[in-house]
Amino acid sequence: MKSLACGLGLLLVATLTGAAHECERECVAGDTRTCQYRFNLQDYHSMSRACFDCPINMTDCFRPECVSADGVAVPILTINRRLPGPDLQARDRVVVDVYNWQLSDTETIHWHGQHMRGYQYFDGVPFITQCPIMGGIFRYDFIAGTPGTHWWHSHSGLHRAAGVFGAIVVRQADDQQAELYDELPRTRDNNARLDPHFRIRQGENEPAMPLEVVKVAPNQRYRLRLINTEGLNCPMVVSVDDHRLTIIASDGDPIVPYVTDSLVMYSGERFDVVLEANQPVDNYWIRFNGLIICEQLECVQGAVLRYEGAAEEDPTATLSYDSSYPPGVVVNPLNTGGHSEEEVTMAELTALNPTVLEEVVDKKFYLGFNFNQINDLIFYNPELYPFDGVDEKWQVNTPQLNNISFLFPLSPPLSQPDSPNPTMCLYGEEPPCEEGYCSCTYVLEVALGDTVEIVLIDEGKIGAENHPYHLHGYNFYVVGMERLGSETSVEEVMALDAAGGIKRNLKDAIRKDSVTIPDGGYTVVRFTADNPGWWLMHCHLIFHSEIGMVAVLHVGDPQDLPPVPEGFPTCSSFLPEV
Ligand SMILES: *[C@@H]1O[C@H](CO)[C@@H](O)[C@H](O)[C@H]1NC(C)=O
Ligand SMILES: *[C@@H]1O[C@H](CO)[C@@H](O)[C@H](O)[C@H]1NC(C)=O
Ligand SMILES: [Cu+2]
Repeated sequence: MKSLACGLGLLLVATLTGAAHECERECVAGDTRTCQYRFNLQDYHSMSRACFDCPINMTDCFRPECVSADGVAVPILTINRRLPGPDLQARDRVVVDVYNWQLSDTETIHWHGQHMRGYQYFDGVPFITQCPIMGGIFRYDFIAGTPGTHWWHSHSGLHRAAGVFGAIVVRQADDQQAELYDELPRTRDNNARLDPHFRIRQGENEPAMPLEVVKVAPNQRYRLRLINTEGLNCPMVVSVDDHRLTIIASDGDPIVPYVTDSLVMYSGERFDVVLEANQPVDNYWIRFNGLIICEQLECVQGAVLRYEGAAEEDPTATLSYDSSYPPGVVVNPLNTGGHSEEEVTMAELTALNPTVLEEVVDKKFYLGFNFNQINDLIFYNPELYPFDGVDEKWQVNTPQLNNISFLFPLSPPLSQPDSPNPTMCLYGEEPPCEEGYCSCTYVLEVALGDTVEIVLIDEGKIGAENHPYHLHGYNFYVVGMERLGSETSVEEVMALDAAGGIKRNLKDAIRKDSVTIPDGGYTVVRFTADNPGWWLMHCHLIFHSEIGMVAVLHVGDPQDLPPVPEGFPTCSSFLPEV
């Protein structure tokens, strides 16, 4: 699965093809529709019988339902036998019927970047907003109200890494940045869908698979929508040979255009970039170099930028792994506070729409991200095989928030507010602990309308990793980011803050829903809690969030919410009196 997981890393939405859905259309003010989709979720296989003689016969690789991926045959999970799954393109009411055909597993689908204001029950988090979908069908029904580049993905187990994800593009008739680009590149040349094909670890004995090709006309400007869907821990350095990229939006929010030579993307983040086809007619590499775990694996992926009139062949430059940033400016670099012309962080970009935030907030939280070397009861039995009683190769560190491993409740507090929730614990109170392992449904409570600040701290005690943070239901202003050293602590950051040592940029900060925290440092985010509900906030690495690097933001009271939809499925324990 290793090398396929590499290949699943990044979804290059700009070049998706396939039979167009009726909702994919020119934006005209006032033209709204109901867009219905059927998602068949199923155990599947890459390089299956649907691929016939692929890649000996390259044409076969483009057959419908052939998921060729990087040429490695492995079990995967798909929606409609596609990888990535179908893209939703609209500003409309979206109705998605999820049919769970899996033989032995449950499912939920989360609409990453959609704030679900008024549609809280369809946010797609198991045991927080809904009961997981058993067999059968669940209908998601919401207005895709947050414009820009977003995506959907499974929020159950490791299903996202296995293939359950796709793009959501919400267009606007009144796009403020329409003048910055001429068109979106498309390669709609046959009825088959072109999956992203990437080369992995040049030099390994993998079959030569067809690569993704982005076709451009000379002197046109193209808006590329980039989505980092990975879940391992592989931030990606994106660059295009001989071209600069103009960043115009991130996580759907427009920013003052910023020209860069490369860009780092963390799990969950989206960037809209404009590429101007201003170089000689030729083929050029679009490069994706992985960091952290993908640095150890030397994962490099490439797609071809092909000018009209260029030969149908690979670029002549070599495509090989390189962990260093290309020369020039890098935006969103790994584990740094920036402060230089060459390294620019998310706290240093400027929002297109001016705002000035108040100095004082109503609620403030400090959230420490860390790996702890403890007897996590998921992995250890302190009496039989404790953390410090097993060989080093068996020692797994536990990713936690404020030393707590999140425990999913027994029933969803959003849709079943009256069901008992004995696992709940609140920020600021002593969590329940057993032999040094603290585990509960960790809740941050705020009132509807509160202004909120969260200081996200990556204590970085073990290794130089990185935890990309994601908040459901909102986007937040990124008002500060700093690296203090190879490690820090919540106490140190709180003391620094009390002494006035944390600077906040309250003017024209950009808004995001997914952001990096420098290892051994902090990121400060702010928002107004005007969207009632139970909103998951978590590390976006799948393994970390599944085993507990999660908290939930609870905004408002049940009466602030729309009524629970009629017939909404319920779930609970069955424990009658003995
Ligand atoms: C390659 O496959 C296509 C169908 O995908 C077929 O039409 C074509 O004849 C095949 N070519 C060869 C050389 O077998
Ligand atoms: C986590 O636990 C460590 C070790 O007991 C302690 O030093 C630290 O203060 C705790 N951190 C937080 C954020 O509670
Ligand atoms: Cu993490």
